[in-house]
Amino acid sequence: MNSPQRTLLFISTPVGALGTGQGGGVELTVQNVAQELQQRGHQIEVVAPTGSVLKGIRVTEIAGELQIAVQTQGRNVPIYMPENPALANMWEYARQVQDNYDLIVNFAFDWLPFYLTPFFRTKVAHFISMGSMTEALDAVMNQIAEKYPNCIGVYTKSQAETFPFANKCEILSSAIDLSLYNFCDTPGDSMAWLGRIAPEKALEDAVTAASITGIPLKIYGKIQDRAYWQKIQQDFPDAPIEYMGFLSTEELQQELGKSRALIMTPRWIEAFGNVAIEALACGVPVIAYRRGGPSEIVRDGKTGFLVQPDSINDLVTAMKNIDTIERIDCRQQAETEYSLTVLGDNFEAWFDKILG
Ligand code: HBI
Repeated sequence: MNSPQRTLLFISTPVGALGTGQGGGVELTVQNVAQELQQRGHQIEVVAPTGSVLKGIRVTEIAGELQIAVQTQGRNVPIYMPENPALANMWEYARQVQDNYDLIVNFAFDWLPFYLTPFFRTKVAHFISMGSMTEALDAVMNQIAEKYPNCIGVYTKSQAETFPFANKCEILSSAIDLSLYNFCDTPGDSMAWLGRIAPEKALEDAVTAASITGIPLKIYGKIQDRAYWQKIQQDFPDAPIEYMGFLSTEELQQELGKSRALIMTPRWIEAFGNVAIEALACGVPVIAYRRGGPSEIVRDGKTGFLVQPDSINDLVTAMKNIDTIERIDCRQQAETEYSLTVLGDNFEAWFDKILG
């Protein structure tokens, strides 16, 4: 099926510059969707905070203060805006150039782009990157979901179900550029934990399980909450853990590939879990709590293990049984389910629905 060629304006998350890791999984999603659709002949411009870098994609950088990450706030907090918000500046730019585009695609999990949707002449699609976070956001998203059919896209069904407008969400899944990840069949001794280091990711559970099993745990990712990371180091002075830093995809896949497993312990409903498919693509099985995105990705007993949420005991058992998983099955799953081809098809179909 051939989708008509579109001109698309992507507006990135305002919590960090693309390429820094501050924006979490959605950074990878913006890169991958832009890259695949551009390759298919669509015209793409990405608008993102100053300092953003994307491979092979035209980026317009916009200055201003970054937005506070909404998951660090309570459910009932009012909407917050800094004095000179990058978010508002990006949307002012979008307002000026809107007539050059068939569609604007919002990747911010923020109130303003939803509120502004009816004020634009060009249609706006919203890609939502997390589960429900605050009452004010649920309300504005719900209004837009009701008013503009098909305009809301999400990663997974579990994520959609956290919202009052669950049945109005397009499920788009996620993907990675598989050519950037090499299959590794000869792992070392250690397991891996990968993600933004912040409380909702519950790194302490993986560290506890590493302490109990004695299996070394290498930790990768952006330290977003320094106090939280310091507390983990204080609480587990003897744990067999090593912090490896925030690595480029090339370095990461090389290190990650040598892991016996990736341990995913999110406390929240992870919308997707791009790190799960990065691991699978390297042939690394995934051990995850049976909740949110990872529970829809991992094939229990085949490409990893899904365990009872928040159960350290079950994590430990799964870690001990990891050698029953065939690493080639993991790579296979990534290739069939999480290629950029599948992602491109899903996004094109979504845009076709909106634009007719
Ligand atoms: N918080 N306010 C706000 N806006 C976002 O776009 C946002 C966020 N927190 C996290 C986030 N986006 C991304 O890191 C997702 O990948 C989770």
